[in-house]
Amino acid sequence: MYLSFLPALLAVTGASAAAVPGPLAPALPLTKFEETAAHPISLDTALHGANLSATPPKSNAKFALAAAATCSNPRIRTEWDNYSTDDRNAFISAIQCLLNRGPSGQFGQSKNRYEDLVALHQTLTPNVHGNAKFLLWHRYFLWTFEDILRSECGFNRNLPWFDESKYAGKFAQSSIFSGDYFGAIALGGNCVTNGKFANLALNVGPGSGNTRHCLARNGDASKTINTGSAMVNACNDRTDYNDMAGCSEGGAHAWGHNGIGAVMSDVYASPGDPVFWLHHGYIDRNFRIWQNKDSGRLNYVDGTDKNGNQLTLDTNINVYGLRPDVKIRDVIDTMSTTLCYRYNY
Ligand SMILES: [Cu+2]
Repeated sequence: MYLSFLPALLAVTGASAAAVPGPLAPALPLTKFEETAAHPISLDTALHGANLSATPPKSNAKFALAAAATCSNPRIRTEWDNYSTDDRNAFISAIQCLLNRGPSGQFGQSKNRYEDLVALHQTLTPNVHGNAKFLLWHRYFLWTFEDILRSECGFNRNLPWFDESKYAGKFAQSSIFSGDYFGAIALGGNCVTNGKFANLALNVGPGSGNTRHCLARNGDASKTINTGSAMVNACNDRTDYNDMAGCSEGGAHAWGHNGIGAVMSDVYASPGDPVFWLHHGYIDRNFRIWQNKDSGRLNYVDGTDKNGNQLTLDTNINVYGLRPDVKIRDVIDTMSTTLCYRYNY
């Protein structure tokens, strides 16, 4: 499928020569990815380690109502098992389209349009992980990815997400990790050789460096077990944004990355594995579930950025010009003018 798709695409889009598959890229040692892995927290820490007596959210109902009124026809992000075969194939084809388009040139390490997104994430990693911007920035990053799929590759479906609570400790049983779609997970750090991204070569990462390598995975059920409802609920029981966000990052987020392993375990360049978007859809959806518990959570933030500056609704969120800079107030509510989407559950 992949090979037969490629010539047609080249003919249509005039994609650059970089798209033509070269020699197979090698698998790198797992230690190369794990040097820059996120540090996960235990379920016990998620349950008991928080500052649970945090400041209650302040609300600004006027803003919330104004925002809601401007998103009357939201896109519905659809869980993978509810996503049709036709939608699945269209989503994967759109990612392949980005992989086969030339890079913008904005990032020297990027060899195709898809890798512009990986390089953006790599460049901003220290700014958008390990601090309160994490959930908000990644929300806009996912939207940026979606909007690029739509505008540059004609994608016109809903975005999928992966309900890891159904597959915690058994990701391999999801059809995501099958030869029909994203390829196998239990690979011990070897290259993905089945599915629609078989033998994919990556040029961005690992870490903040760049070495050509294959898309590899190292599935570990003892880690993905921690992406389930117990962990998500423990984090979502925290009432303060900053406490919840830190718990989410070290909780289901970190365990999912590390449990898929290899490329996904590298915080910097993990978007090189296309399952990144499905995993982060779950993290963003869990954030929205938390917000749904109190409308005040749609217009209040706390915590600080990497330099210790307090976040406010006016704090900037930037994706290096791939899409316009926005403010936190523009992305804190998924049902607002800028984003306008919700999850199917
Ligand atoms: Cu990230």
